[in-house]
Amino acid sequence: MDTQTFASLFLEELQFTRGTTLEAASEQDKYIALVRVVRRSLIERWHATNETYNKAVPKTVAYLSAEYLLGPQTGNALLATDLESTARAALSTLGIDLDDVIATEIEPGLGNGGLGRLAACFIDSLATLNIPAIGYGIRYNYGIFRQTFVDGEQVEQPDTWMSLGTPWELPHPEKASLVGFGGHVEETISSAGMPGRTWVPAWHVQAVPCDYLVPGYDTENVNTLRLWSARATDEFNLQIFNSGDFENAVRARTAAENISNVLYPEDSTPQGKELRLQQQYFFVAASVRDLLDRYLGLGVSFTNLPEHITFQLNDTHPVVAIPELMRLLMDEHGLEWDEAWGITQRIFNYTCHTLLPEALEVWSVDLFGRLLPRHLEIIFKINEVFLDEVRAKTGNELLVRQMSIIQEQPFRAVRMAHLATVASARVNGVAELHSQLLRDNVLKDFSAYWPDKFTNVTNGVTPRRFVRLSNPELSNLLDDAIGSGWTRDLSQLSKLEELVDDEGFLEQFAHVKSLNKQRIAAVLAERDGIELPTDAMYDVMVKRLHEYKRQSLKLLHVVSLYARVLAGTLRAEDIEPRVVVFGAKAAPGYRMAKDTIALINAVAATINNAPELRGRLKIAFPANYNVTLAEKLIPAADLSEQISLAGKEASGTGNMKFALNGALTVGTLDGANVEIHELVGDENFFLFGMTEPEAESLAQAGYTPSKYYEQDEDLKLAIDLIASGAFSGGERSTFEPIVSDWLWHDRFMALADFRAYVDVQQDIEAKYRDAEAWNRSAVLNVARSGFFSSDRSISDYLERIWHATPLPAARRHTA
Ligand code: NBG
Repeated sequence: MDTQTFASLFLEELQFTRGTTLEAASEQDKYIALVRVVRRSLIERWHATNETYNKAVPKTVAYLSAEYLLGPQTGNALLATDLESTARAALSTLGIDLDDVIATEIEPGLGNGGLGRLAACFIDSLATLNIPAIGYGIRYNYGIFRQTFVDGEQVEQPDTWMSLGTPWELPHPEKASLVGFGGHVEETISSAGMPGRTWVPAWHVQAVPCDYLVPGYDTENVNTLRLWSARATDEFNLQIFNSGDFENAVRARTAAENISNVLYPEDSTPQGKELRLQQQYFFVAASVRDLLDRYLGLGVSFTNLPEHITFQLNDTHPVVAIPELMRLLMDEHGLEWDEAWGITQRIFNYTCHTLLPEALEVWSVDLFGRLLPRHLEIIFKINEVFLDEVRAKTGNELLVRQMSIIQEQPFRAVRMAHLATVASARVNGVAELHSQLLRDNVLKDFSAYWPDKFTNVTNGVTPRRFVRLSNPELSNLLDDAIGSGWTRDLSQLSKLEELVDDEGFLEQFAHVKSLNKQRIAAVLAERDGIELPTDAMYDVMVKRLHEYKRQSLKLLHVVSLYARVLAGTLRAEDIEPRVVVFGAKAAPGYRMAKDTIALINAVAATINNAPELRGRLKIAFPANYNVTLAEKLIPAADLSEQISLAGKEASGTGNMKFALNGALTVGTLDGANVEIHELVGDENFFLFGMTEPEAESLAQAGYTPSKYYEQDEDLKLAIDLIASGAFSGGERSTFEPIVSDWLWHDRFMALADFRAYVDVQQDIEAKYRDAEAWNRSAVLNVARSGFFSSDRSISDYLERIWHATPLPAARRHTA
């Protein structure tokens, strides 16, 4: 497409789909017109891809995930179509700045954090590697809440991401399918005279497919992300409406549509539980049927299904797909139990994303039976067959109870991780350490029983979004230095090793970092009214707010510097100028996390105005951290904070994004930090803190946080300052819950790691003062992080789990 064609298509879209003129067009009009022009070339490729896939009947990877944290779409689409410069030139002939138009996009925040962002990186890589794949999920009307701060406290606002329309979406209401809930199970006799069971649901909702294009980079393939939207089977009851009872006339509709209304925060309240199970069943029922029908329609036999479909369960949220497939195969297609189970066990694979026992999902048998009675029957039967086998093989009743899919205490419930493990061909963790801890602790009995079932696939991130798009200056420098092949093959970054002693290159690299600081400083000034120096060290901690991630440890470090300056044991001039950036949302029901946010804001308000610290230390905490902000912030970071208690962070993916953008990590030996540390080398990584076995034995021996408080003067000074009300207008009670948690509980042992953490911060300052040494390490971080591409993760999944092969789409015949 040339500039002129682009410009005239743009005008045509303004005129005929927006019904406006260039002069009268709003920002939204321009944005939608732009998207519709770019979409055209993607849609052509999409059709060609689907045609290729339908002809070849390949194996499809179906990724089932309740979350996709996509980030803004337009920039990525321009990259995938290679239309950016054309679009820029075309719009500029019309007096429009492309960047302004792109900036009006509101990102679809259909995920909480790492798990949803990983799913988005994975579908990008699947398309780039030409793998026949489809992502399935939920099209929430409201994604992750928009965070605001009122008097320093988090206040959640609904995320109205699609209130102005979502031009990236292709909805197909005419292709809706029905999903049932509730009701009862009946005995039936098939036409062949066989007894069977049939579910008679009490109510139904329609699942409307809304398709999103997932373009591969530097290839023709465009895959599909199919998100389901819930719609009532009856719009409203006209009889009731006519009787004047308007509210009741739409009651059923509201109930149905609630299902895809809101994305759940990570830890939800019990009231929301039933709705959440509805969401899970809703999207997997629609997805399993969709893919099954497609392959049966293409003539694939039941026995051959596992050669054509692999369902990847992204954590336990989609695990109800297992009894759903069993139900379809038996009750709707008449297969016998053994045959259906044989197929099911070869189709599913399960990724576990946590180590915290409380994060392993269970559903009370009561609730489950009420909502999905037939599925509960099937789960009981799966369990019975499985436990008989365990009993026969081991004769160990204790083991039988431990491995059961049904827990009896403290209440009867379905353990979704056990169901997933029993039914899946492969189970994986998301980093080496995590996979090992899964085998040794979380799913120990299962890994002893089925050692070969367990494997690891270390997470990765897409270099398209998190380097090429987010860091154009670095990308240009890399292109010049090593060629542009890295965008598709990130291992090529290793060619940078040759340049680490090239002073000119180091200078250019430092210059890029400095430009990125100026860029984020300008963004934060406009977005949040935050003024930042651009010549300080940027020390960044961005991630969900969780106690195990230990934002409070970072904060204690900052407070201790201030406290020591006040106490006269540290001279402010000796602090290397530093900006500490936090970005974090707390789950709305998570008290301690919200208190921590309030404390960070309170400390920021005080120290940012403390004359003692002027020009030395500043905290920036922009509200509503999301993918859009991450893309601007990560490239500017010097220091990446990855300081979870060892053994708690499954992997982390932010850690990888920072390293790839040339930040040095300060981190514990946790999650993928272990692999980053190993690859970039100890001299280019600031390691500190207890190891997982050390933390474990401390916990076993009995952990007394107050002991650390008593014995460490700096720690005592910092905690005392907070307790004194110094950050709460003299009010001691404000942060009392946090202070007493530190002293008497501190589940994630921030106090135990405090000394090691402040000591390593000394090393960090010393190194930062030696600009050349720092830059050298930063370049080496980039050079040695190619492993963390999600393309590599996907290749690992293909080899270890999916066994699907690339199928490049036939090239389009352009006239
Ligand atoms: C998160 C882990 C992270 C990990 C991502 C992606 C959940 C349940 N888990 O450490 O906490 O990087 O998953 O695997 O959100």
